[in-house]
Amino acid sequence: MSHPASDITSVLKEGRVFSPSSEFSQNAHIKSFAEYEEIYNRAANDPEGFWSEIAKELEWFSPWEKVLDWQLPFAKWFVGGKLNISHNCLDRHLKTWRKNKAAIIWEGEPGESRILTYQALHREVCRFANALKAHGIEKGDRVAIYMPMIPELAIAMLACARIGATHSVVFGGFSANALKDRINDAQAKAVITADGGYRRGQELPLKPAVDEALEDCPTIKQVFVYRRTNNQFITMKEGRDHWWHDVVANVSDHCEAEQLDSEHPLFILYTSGTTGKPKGILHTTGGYSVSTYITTKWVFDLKEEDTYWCTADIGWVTGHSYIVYGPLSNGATSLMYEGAPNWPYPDRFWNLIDKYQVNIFYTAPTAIRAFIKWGEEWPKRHSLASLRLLGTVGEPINPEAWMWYHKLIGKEKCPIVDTWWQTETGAIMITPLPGATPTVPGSATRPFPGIIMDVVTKKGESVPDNVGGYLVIKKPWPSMLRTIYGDDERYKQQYWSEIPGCYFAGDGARRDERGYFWIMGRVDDVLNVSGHRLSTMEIESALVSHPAVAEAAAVGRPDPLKGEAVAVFVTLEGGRKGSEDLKQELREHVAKEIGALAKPDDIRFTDALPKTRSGKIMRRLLREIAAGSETIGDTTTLEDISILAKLREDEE
Ligand code: 7RM
Repeated sequence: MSHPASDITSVLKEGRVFSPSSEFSQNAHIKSFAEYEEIYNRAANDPEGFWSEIAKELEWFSPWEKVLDWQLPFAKWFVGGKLNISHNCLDRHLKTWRKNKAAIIWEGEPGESRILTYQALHREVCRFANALKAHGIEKGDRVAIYMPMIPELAIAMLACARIGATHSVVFGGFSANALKDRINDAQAKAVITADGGYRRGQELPLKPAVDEALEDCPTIKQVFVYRRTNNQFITMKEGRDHWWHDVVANVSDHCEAEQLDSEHPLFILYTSGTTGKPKGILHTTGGYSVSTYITTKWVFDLKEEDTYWCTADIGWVTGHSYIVYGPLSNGATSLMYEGAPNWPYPDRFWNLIDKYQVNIFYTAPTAIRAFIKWGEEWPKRHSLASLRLLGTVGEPINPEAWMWYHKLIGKEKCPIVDTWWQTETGAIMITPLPGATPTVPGSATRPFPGIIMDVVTKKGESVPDNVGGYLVIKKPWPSMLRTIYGDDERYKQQYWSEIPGCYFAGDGARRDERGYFWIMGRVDDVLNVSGHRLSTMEIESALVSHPAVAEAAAVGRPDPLKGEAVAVFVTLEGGRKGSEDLKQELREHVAKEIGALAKPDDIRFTDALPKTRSGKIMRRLLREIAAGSETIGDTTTLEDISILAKLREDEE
């Protein structure tokens, strides 16, 4: 769980209710709670009718014959329909005045800006799509994308989608090793990358990591490299590596979008599960298009004239759904920023909001907590008057952070949408509709229309109000994951076996007397560190791959900034002694194996790990130890721990 017990208690007592202003409600897509409930009930009674009404707002090359084919746990949506999400994000708008509307407004960390209109974005996507085709990339191929936050990342995704190649975006903060695993799991044919990007005033090189990964990636035939940082030390491998600017130099800017089956694989996105091996979450075209389109429209109450900004990295699902596909399929103007929130100063975000007159702002609680720490003088230097709606995603938001966001950023007039969803769900599942739903700090409130959720026991029985249980989704939804890439069995096992007949999200939750959901955090071995998912097993396998380490256990401990911090307990090989140097070495080792985001915050060396009789590491106990002690010294003898462990064992 992401919050200490005291926080949960404060959340239980939370009684403040914030309703949207009547002006906001009157102008909103969904204008009242009664209207939300009416739509919700209609959708619950006839989900297929509801989703097909929405699907008709998009363009289809051929209509579907059947809305849903559900063979638990395998779903097909809009069966027989043909469409292309790149067509819906681009071509559809070119027939209207949106042709010259800004699709992407981009600012690089060093300060340069670029504005791509829908027509310009369409042209760049077509050109790059033609370049991909000219290099042998075909419909059905997998393409890995490892890029900084530049427009070419969105262009690369849309170009893949246009020709029916399945993209697998790997967050630029992941290591060469993590990239290699993802490329090999998806058997990708090509990589699209850049020489590097900018982060906190530094160049973050990417191509060298690609080179390192590709030493062990037999399926990769082509590498496309965008020149972003003008890095002079990049090496290009003859016959394999191509500069982006070269491959688009002589191609046509016309590229017909492939007419793809509704269930054509759109993308794979890897996420951490309960085991060491990341899962390739597979999303397909039709259902994902429909859910991301309508959630963007209703949750963000998107209007034609809005400038919308989601601060996520496109390497995460939030960036896929709410920087690229959702906003663009709505014909919105989506702001994209390359760098860090505190570069050159901790007011970069507020500066961008005023500079581009951002109306809708969507960020993570961990970012809000960092802003609180940096001090209120930074937002106070800016007007922020253009804002009319705020959102959060990624982890539970503590009421204190919610209130700060509401007061200092929203000036007490912007509704806040706390949106719960996952890589697996593809789109927002639990959320207020800003003109309709009264909000309570810390609650994601109610499910989106068409989404049937519950809090249940292990056996699948609903629990009473205000009793904790497992969060489940009871009916299929269009943007649900279709499988774990290449592993149907694991898909079944992971999501559909735990609780009979339901999709099990891995989160604990409770529902209050208003029917509002309160997410309590993960109940499995998944950590949520600054809104990033990490599995304890993944960190443990990284640690034990170091020659000095015999055994390792990773747990989360509550952290005021990151939500959870990574605490690890390590036993060493044959009599080795722990030292500060070794701690540093292990941190770097984990960064190399996974990425800097997984670096342990606390490392404790110990002689033994507390285990149950059956040999399971007693994580609950380690969590308590990790959370309890202020000093992060070595636990050279786990004497006191093992005494406790024995007590626990006896309880077993
Ligand atoms: C979008 C995203 C998913 C996990 C999920 C939760 C946690 C996400 C909220 C939240 C409380 C929220 N995808 N989570 N949103 N917890 N309130 N509004 O984050 O796949 O990376 O993570 O994140 O535990 O299961 S994700």
